[in-house]
Amino acid sequence: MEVSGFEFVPPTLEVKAGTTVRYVNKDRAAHTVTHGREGQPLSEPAFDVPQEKEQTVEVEFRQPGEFPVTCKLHPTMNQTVTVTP
Ligand SMILES: [Cu+2]
Repeated sequence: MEVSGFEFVPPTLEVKAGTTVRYVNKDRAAHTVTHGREGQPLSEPAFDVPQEKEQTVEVEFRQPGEFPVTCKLHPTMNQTVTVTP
């Protein structure tokens, strides 16, 4: 998983429950990896990880389901992670 050009690449991702996804920030800008949509976190986000420029962070997807991912700093950055059992 890359974060580059102010986008999550790829925009959709399917993983098995229990998978740790590594987000490699290739931008010279800070981002966040946040459970939410269009810059807004959900009321009880499952993850909300700040990311400095060129930093790598990890998110573990434990529960099956469909997880919207956004960046709180850049509302146009959105991704959907589908977690299968
Ligand atoms: Cu961002």
